[in-house]
This record gives sequence, C-alpha cells and structure tokens, in this order.
Amino acid sequence: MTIKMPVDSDAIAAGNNAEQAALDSDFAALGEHLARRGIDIEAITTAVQTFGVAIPTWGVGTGGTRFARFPGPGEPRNILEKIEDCAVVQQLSRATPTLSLHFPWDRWDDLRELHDHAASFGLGFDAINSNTFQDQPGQQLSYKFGGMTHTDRAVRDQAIAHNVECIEIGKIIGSQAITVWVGDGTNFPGQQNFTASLERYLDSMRQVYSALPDDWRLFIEHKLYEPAFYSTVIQDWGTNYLCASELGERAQCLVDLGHHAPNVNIEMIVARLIQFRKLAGFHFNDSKYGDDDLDAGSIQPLQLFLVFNELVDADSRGAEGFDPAYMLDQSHNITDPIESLIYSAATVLSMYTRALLVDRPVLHNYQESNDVIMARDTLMSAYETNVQPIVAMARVRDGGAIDPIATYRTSGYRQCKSAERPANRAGSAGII
Ligand code: RM4
Ligand code: MN
Ligand code: MN
Repeated sequence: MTIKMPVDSDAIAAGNNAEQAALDSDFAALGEHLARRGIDIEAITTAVQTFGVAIPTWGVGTGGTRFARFPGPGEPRNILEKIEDCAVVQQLSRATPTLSLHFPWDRWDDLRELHDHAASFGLGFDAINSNTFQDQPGQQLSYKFGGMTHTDRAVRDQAIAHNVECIEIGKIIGSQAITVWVGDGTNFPGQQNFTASLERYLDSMRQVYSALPDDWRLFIEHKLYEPAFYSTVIQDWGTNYLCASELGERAQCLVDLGHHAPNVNIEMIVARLIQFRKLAGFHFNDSKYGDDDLDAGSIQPLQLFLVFNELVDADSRGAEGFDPAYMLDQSHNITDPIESLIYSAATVLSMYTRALLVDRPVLHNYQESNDVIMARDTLMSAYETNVQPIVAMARVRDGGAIDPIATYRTSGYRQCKSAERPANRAGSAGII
C-alpha cells in the first residue's frame, strides 16, 4: 500500500535541495568534532532515526485556558481530520509515527475506518486515554464529585465501564496500553476522607486492571492539582507508585512533566521509577508555574536533557523492564498546533541526542572518584553540543524536511485546510 502524504512531496524536495549542501557541511564538521571525542556520528544518527514520540490527538486542536480559547484557522473538526494533521507532523519531522487517542473526544462509530485512515498515512496507535473528568451529552450520572473514586458506587461503575470500553476500542485499533488520569479530588478540607477515596480508587482500578489483555499495560498518571484545588486522589509519584504496586506488574507510573510541585527533581523520580520497574513513560511538555502544557523544552531545556540522561543511562545498562512510552501532552493556545508539535518533537529528539553524547564510562569514573567539577563537565559538554545537524540529518534520511517549519509554511497546508474546514465552534478540538 502506498502511504498517503498530506504535504506535496515536491515542497519537501524543493526545501531540502536548497538546504542540503549546508546541512552536509555542518554534519561533517560536527562529525569531526565528535570523532575527536571518540563518538561515531553515524551510530548516533541511526539511534536518533529510530526514536519516536506519540502525538495526542487533542494536541492538533487549538487549546485554551479557563478564560478563553482563540480558535485557529482550519482546525480539525473530527478525528479523521485530526489524524490528517498528525500525518503532516510525521511527514515533515519523521519523529511522530504514532497517535494517542482520547475517548470520548475521538469517538467514531466505525473504528475500522478510523484505524485504516491512520494506517493510510503510515500512522499507528500508542496508549489510549480515557476521560472520567467531564460529563458528556446524554451521560447518565455526573462526574462532578469524581468518577473512579466517587462515593456512589453507580458512578464508579460507570467510570469503570468507560475505561473497559476504551480497552475494547484500543484492541480494535491496535493499542497496547491505556492511560488513566483521574481529575478526582477535593476543593476543600474535610470534603472527603483521604483514605476512603484512595480505597475506592484502588477498588475501581483493580477492575480496569483485570480487563487488560495479557500484552497490555496500564499507565497511571498523577497530578498535583487541577481541576481539584485542595487535594487530588493521585497527587504525586509516591502515591502513584503505591497504587501501581498494589495493582500489579503491568500497572506503571506515567510522568507528565507538568504534574509536579515546583522545583521537584523530576529526573530523580524517573531514576527511581526505572530502578523499581515502574516507569510507564512520559507526557512531555513544559511549564513555568503549573500544568501549563507549553511546548517541550521551551522553558526548562536542561531539565528535559537531564530526564533523557536518566533514560539513556537506563537503556545503556540494559535496565530490566525498561520500555517507556513517549508522548507530547501539550496545549497549543497561541501557536499553530502543527508548528508547535514539529518544534517540540525536534526538541525532544535534540535532548535525546545530547544524552547519547554523554561519555558514560568517564562520568562513572568521575563519580567514583568524587571529582565533582569534571562529573558535571561531562554532562554539560554533552548538553552544550549543538546537535541540530544530527537531528536534521536523521529527519532527511527518513524522508522528512531539513527545515520542517519553513517547509510547512511554504506548503500552504494551513491555508488550504482553512478553506476546506469552515470553523465549527462546537468542535471538540483542544482542551478548554
Ligand atoms: C490532564 C492530563 C492528561 C490529559 C488531560 C487532557 O491534565 O495531563 O494526561 O489527558 O489533561
Ligand atoms: Mn498528561
Ligand atoms: Mn496535564
């Protein structure tokens, strides 16, 4: 089957022709520099070519805050159009081969059609996301006071049934994991009994866990606050770890970079979860204050590098059970979502590449001899290396664009879609 390409391949070829000579020369110069450090640029480039990060389907719609949402032109109005926009990101960046669906936002009666539509663009499916934090039209019972932890068993049963339905959907489209994030919590002291609500959570989640096919994993995602402002049931990685351990081996902890208290050492949490075989994967994004869902690496690039440093370290020592799922969980409120996703995927790849440059045996020796300055220098010299030529070369070797954002802009894709997709105010695109 030929894979459909939403962006005209001539536009990519024209952009690449203009850029190729400069890239070749930058790549050769970087190759020489790395060779002096004992690093083979070709081996690094091959590793970068195999790295993929999933796109959440809600990421291609314009997001918003609780104050306002400013819809962009040509927003996708349904899941098939969202898939097409995701395909643009993948075609140009070659780093986002999978999608992460969210139900019921992505509800589509013909799931085969949905699957085949994605497959026609060469896209597969990552973890499926459930939603028990919102009421849907026609829904019988309300999640106003919680879903999986609600005091009323009937509401909990409805929330459990929704998660089980998500697993059923995932089986049809080829997912192998479900991510459960619950918005449950309280706004005021005394509103609920902490212990009883966590008991109810575990009871509900045991039922979801028991519905998992043998080759599936259950990803559970903690969040410090929001929408609940005083307490959330799964507030931090510690509670998340306890719950994952209670549920079983295939329950693991997902790390969303925006879901921690300020100044928390996230890379250390990552190391701990890897050590105890409980790291499910990531929702990449960045933030200054809360769960801001800004583009990955836009505020704290060093943090993203340090997270990748732990991941590459675990991979290079063959850490048992290490198989993280990567996804971008962002809300694009004032940028073109396609551009933010292309940029973010490239940033994630860039930090991964830099982490691959860390000389691990040398770092180990400095650590063992307590040479603080040189241990730090070993990390920082990897971080400070400009790896753009590797990331661009990996992209172009896989058929992508050397300068994907410029190519996207000259392709006229957005203008074309804004004519084809008249605004639909009631559309479910974005997080509002
Ligand atoms: C939450 C959390 C979940 C995402 C929703 C939309 O804050 O990050 O992963 O599914 O937002
Ligand atoms: Mn998330
Ligand atoms: Mn979030």
